[in-house]
Amino acid sequence: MARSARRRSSPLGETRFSVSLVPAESFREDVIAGLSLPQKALPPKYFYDARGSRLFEAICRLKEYYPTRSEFALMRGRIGEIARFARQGSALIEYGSGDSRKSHLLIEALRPSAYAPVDISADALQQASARLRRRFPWLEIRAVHGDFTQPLKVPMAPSRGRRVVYFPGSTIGNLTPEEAHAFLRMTRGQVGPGGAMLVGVDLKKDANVLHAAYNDAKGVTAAFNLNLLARINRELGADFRLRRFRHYAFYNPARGRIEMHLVSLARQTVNVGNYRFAFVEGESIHTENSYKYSIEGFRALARSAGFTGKKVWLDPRGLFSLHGLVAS
Ligand code: AVJ
Repeated sequence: MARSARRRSSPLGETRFSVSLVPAESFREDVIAGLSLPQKALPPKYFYDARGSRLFEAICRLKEYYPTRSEFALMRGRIGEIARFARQGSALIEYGSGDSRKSHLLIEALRPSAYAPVDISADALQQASARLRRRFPWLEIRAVHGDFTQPLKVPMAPSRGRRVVYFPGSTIGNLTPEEAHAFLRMTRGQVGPGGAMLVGVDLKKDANVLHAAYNDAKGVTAAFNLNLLARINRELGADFRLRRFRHYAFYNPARGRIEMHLVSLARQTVNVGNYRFAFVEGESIHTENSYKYSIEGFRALARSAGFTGKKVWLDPRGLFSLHGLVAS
């Protein structure tokens, strides 16, 4: 197990990092397994090393990338109603807490009894926790470094009150509908009876708007995608030549998702440790799906996983949604 963020001190308001739940070896195994598939694929959770997290923050500032701005506008405009739905004094668990500006709004309005951010990026988690500690000295923070798609133990006593999981950013779009179903079921178990969930979900819309958001003019999304290969080179001693791969993203309407790929520009072989992978010209590595949902489509998915859709909020332009779900 990698234990990159291990600090245990306790008084209220201090950050407590639990033992990392991301085994270093699983990165290598996942990469080798993914590159061995007929359609080569890599899990998008590995985008977020220190450089990847910075690039993602740059994506969020791009004019073409509407989701972050839309969700932020939604939160700012409706925060009173959202906090009322979550109910003051609840314990707040946040999955994929990367960028924390939305969390700040919610914490300020909700004043939770405790706050447990869960993130796969130790760097992002540490920075966000430090900012929160400065801004909300009264807040009990229990940071968890780990992969929230796997069953996780969140160190929060039941006496902390009703559990509310906040899952912003449409990160749920990275999962296939089947995976999202399993994930929602797991979260349903995590919050328990009477628990609730606030999920940010990107909406279906004009394919040209979607296309622009994942093919920005400055090439930041391309750099973000290619950084995955740079990370594999750096951490696993691989020899990907980045100039021989090109970012390719498109909307697949039949499946309701953006697909990101890295396309090999030549016939070539790549070594990852003792493994060798052959690419024909034009062959791709599928690096990410970003599913888009209609309001009803997402509600039906949540319903099938044991949640009732009680509330839904949209940003002023109607591009992005936040669902308020309660355990059925
Ligand atoms: C963090 C998964 C929500 O799907 O829009 C942004 C990641 N990929 N640009 C998304 C991403 C390319 C993002 N999520």
